[in-house]
Amino acid sequence: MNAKKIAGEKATELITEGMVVGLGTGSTAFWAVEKLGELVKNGLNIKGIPTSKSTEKLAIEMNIPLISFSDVNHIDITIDGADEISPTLDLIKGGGGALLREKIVAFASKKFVVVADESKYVNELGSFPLPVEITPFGFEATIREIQKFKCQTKIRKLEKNEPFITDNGNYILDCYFESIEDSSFLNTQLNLIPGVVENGLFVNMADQVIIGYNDGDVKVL
Ligand code: ABF
Repeated sequence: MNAKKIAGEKATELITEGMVVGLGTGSTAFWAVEKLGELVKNGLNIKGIPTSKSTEKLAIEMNIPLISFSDVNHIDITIDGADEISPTLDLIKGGGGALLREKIVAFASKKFVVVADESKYVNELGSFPLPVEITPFGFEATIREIQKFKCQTKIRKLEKNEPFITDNGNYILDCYFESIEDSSFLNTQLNLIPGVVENGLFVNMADQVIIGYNDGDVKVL
């Protein structure tokens, strides 16, 4: 059984007629978007707001009607993946480089549902490098400030050693911490640094987490 598929599809059971749905990014959220495409084909009336250009492309392929923030004053529910999920449902996201749009969409949602396989559930955040979106202008100075939080940092690169560029024209700095004891403090402090656009700590944002297991089991937290 495919744990990611189980989790992604389970989340679509929360979607009802007429909803505005935030469409997440990554290989787990992929299954939710694909299932929604099937439901739309069978007559479900929803509108989607994608969290990345890659998800927008997938949603168009699935014939899911898309809208923008100017068309609505709220999002009913967002289904998205995560790289790490703590026991308090705090998250590290951004492994796919889409954290800024994901955080904006999740924050604007009445309900934020995270879908993942069991490998993402951890005792403490920080084994996965924390992605931080930073502006190319002055990135060297921004990195020096971030390193003051006792982390090793690496600008995310593409194969040709070019910097990865986000949908918003920025860089991603992957930050390696021993562990992250106070995610709320770190989230706030990082975003105070000029040049930091957003970071991948989603603190106190997830309303529900759906974990899929390869044996077919699924847990809703
Ligand atoms: C996206 O999903 C990212 O925020 C996160 O990095 C990724 C998780 O990847 P996957 O679902 O492919 O394991 O939302």
